[in-house]
Amino acid sequence: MSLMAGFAVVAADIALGIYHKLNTIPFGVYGATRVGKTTLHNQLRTRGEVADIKKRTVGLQRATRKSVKIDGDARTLKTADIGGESKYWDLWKKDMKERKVDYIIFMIDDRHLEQTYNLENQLAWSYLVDLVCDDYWYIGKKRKKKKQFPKAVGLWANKYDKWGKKHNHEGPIEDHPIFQSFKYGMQRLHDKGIPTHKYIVSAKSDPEMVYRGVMTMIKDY
Ligand SMILES: Nc1nc2c(ncn2[C@@H]2O[C@H](COP(=O)(O)OP(=O)(O)O)[C@@H](O)[C@H]2O)c(=O)[nH]1
Ligand SMILES: [Mg+2]
Repeated sequence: MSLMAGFAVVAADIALGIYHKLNTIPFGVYGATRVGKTTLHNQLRTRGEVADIKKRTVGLQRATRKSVKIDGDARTLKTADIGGESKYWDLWKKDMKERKVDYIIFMIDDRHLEQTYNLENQLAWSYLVDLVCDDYWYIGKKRKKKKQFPKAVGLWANKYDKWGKKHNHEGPIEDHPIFQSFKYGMQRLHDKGIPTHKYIVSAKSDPEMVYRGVMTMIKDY
């Protein structure tokens, strides 16, 4: 390669790096209360072990930038922390709409495996799927444009450190029973042309898994 061509390649590489740093990718993080959404935000803010969170998140917090670096690749994303109680679910819509969220991480934990009568994860999920699949932002009013649908929805099962051993599973994680109850919603998203990303994490203690998951969503979808 000539020196000039080599220089052009390096310059293009640097330009791409700067672009990735400045261009913030809007991520939305939703899910039932206490699944670990605030923990995930803190993990993205400061990599490492996240302190136990006692306080409940109230309403919609301001969106902030987070940078994700893995294998020498760096991206900047923006997320806003929102409460998971059902009274805040309409704020998921506000967040999705106003920030034009490109990627959604929907968090669940193992509560539906522990207590089969506990339907909090499933109820929050069907609310989200309805919201995403709806062609309108408000019933009968403004129709969503194509780019207002997310590029992908991640279904992330959190607290793996807690339930991984007990619900041990051989074979690909996509087939893990923790995802079983969410199949119908995933099918509905697929029918709409929106891919889903099943993933398992320990947001509190395993930054590697979290960062890798985010990068995979950005790169693969
Ligand atoms: N064992 C375990 N606990 C977690 C994990 N992530 C979050 N938690 C705990 O779950 C509880 C709820 O977390 P929080 O982030 O407040 O959930 P949010 O309501 O969805 O924002 C807190 O006690 C966290 O420390 C995890 O990966 N493993
Ligand atoms: Mg929270």
